[in-house]
Amino acid sequence: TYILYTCMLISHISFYFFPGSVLGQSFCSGEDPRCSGDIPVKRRIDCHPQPGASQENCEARGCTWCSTDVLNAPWCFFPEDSPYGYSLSGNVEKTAKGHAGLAPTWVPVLGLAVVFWRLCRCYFTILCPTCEGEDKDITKIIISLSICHRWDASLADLIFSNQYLQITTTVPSTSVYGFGEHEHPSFKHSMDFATYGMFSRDQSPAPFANLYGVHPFYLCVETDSNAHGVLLLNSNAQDVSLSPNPSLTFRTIGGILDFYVFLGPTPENVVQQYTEAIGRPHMPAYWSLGFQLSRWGYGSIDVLKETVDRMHYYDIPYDVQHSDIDYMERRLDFTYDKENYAGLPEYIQQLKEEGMHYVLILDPFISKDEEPGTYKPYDLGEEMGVWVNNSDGVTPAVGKAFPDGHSVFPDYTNPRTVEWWTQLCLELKDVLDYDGFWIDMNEPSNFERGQYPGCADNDINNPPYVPSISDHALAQKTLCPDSKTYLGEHYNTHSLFGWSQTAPTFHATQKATGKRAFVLSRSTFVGSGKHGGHWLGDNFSQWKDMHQSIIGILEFNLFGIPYIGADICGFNYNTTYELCLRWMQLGSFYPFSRNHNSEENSEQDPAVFGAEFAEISRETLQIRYSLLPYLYTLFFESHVHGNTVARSLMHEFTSDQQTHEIDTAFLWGPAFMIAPVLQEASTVIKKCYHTRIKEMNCA
Ligand SMILES: *[C@@H]1O[C@H](CO)[C@@H](O)[C@H](O)[C@H]1NC(C)=O
Ligand SMILES: *[C@@H]1O[C@H](CO)[C@@H](O)[C@H](O)[C@H]1NC(C)=O
Ligand SMILES: CC(=O)N[C@H]1CO[C@H](CO)[C@@H](O)[C@@H]1O
Repeated sequence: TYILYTCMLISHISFYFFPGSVLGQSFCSGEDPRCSGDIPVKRRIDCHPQPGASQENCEARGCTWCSTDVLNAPWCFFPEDSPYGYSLSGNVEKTAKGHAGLAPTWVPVLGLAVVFWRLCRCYFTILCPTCEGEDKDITKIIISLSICHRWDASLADLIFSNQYLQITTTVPSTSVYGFGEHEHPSFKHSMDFATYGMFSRDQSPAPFANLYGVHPFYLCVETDSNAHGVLLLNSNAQDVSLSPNPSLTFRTIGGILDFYVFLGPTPENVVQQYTEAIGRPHMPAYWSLGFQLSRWGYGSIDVLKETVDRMHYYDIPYDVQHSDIDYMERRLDFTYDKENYAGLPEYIQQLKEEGMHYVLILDPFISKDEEPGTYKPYDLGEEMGVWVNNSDGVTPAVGKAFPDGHSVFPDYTNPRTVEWWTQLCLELKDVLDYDGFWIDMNEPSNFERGQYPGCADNDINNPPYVPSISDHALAQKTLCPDSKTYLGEHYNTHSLFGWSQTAPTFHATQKATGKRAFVLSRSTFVGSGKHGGHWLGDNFSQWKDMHQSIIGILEFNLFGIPYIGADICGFNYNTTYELCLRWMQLGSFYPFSRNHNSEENSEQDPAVFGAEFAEISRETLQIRYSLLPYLYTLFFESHVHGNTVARSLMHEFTSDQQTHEIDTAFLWGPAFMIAPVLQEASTVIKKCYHTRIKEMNCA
């Protein structure tokens, strides 16, 4: 059913390879005399995205240097008559396969494959000649991307080299949403030269930091209120710059430029089309729409029981209890602490008999330092060869994570690992009668820069261009990029780690319980929603974070992961009575509603603050519970048709421009609006606006 058009173009080709960054050079502050008559600042496309731009190295690459007072605008930018890029030659040819007619050669012959897939989306790919593999040494590339009308990329700014691919596209309006995972200061993006890196990372939300998951997808609402969405399906470290023209510049350091355009026309249609392509969200179990409680560091089964008891004492609606890593023996997966949590198996049974459900955390690292023969997860995994390996492809990568000593990392892209993991999950079920898993730390997190003994100095570990990510180092807090996974080099598969763990965990849970599976994953990628939900990570107990959780929830609904929530009352820091109460009120309407807290912080379950707090929490949760049939129906619609569950006001009232910026309120489906109090010492809902990066201002 595909009709494939191949457009061929071969002509003016220039390769452009960015040299390594020149650190420590400061910006030249003088006004360049040649500045006048140059292209307007808002149309500048950064020609030196890495740190250390200077007039000298800018001009050395044929770009224009010109200072400006405009905040974050590049001083080094591509000139109008850019010496880089490609131009069209040849005719559009209709072929059965996209590759026809292109000769395999190292020369960067560029070809475009455009697929019209049904009527409302199109797809095109740019392949590079330098990738390995027969198929891939043919280059396919773009031509007139306006073929996917509404998407207009000029070939002039296209850069296509082995470890650096860049393309710029104009967008028809500044109402741009999405890209993730980040803490965004507003749902509707600022287009004033903002750059967001994407590379999965164990990182508490902070402005502009690349967080746990990767979603190179955005939605744009045009001035005529028609919406479209674009996915760049690429798993390499990458970044995107939003410029006021308005335009978007995508930069990635590997793979291909593989774009999907979803033509809407409504925002809801875009998400439906997007999830049709990447996988519809899974259908969550009804019980998992109930209120859930968790904390890291109950420390003992007695404290856990006290907490559960006071929840019941105050009759707070409550369906699911989670256990964080302190239930384990010395933080070892597939064990439980037989001293501090003696009787946990029986207690889980008891809670389940009372109608509750139980979720256990699992981390993706396995200690290698237990006595041989005493820790099956390691012994069996070693025997089966399931770990991520060093660059030699045979010795396991050894890092440092939660368990004492050293750990190895299961490679979930390997079918043997899936077998191993499934077996362990099934065996655990006989001990701890869980209903679902919460898979954490799967960016994958490692407490060092790369595994032991550190990363070799090569182009894979230290690519010429490092996208705009925290620490400017691919190996920081994770494994060396040249590590080997079954699917390929970690350089390419890093951000797929959590995604690759999600489906096997989902299937294992399904097998173990015989019921619909529950999997909550910290790291996500395009398509993760098919097998799992997500929480917004290690947020802080701060008013700002409570507001930003709404933005995260709206974004993950665009990403096809509608089973989403933030840690109610905040994860890091001690919460306060008022913040926690307001957060319970908001969190009662998260699609995934869980109060969770970090180790050593003061308790924050809704029963710990006394009768008044408990009563207010009970009341708001009862509103949630009374609406659960509606919420469940929305999840059904999401599972079957790809609808969003929580959606922005813009989504429903698209033609009303004023809704485009609203992110202090949201909707459940089309029919129920939640407008929480988000400010301290406030009892009214105020009209709020954003200032970039800073806190919200309210009138
Ligand atoms: C890793 O090494 C093990 C043991 O040598 C081997 O069995 C396995 O296939 C390797 N996996 C990868 C992805 O290199
Ligand atoms: C948070 O609360 C705990 C327990 O109540 C207390 O020990 C700790 O000092 C508090 N931390 C801060 C930063 O106030
Ligand atoms: C309160 C809150 O949820 N804030 C942020 C938490 O982290 C996610 C990303 O993981 C952000 O999107 C939220 O805005």
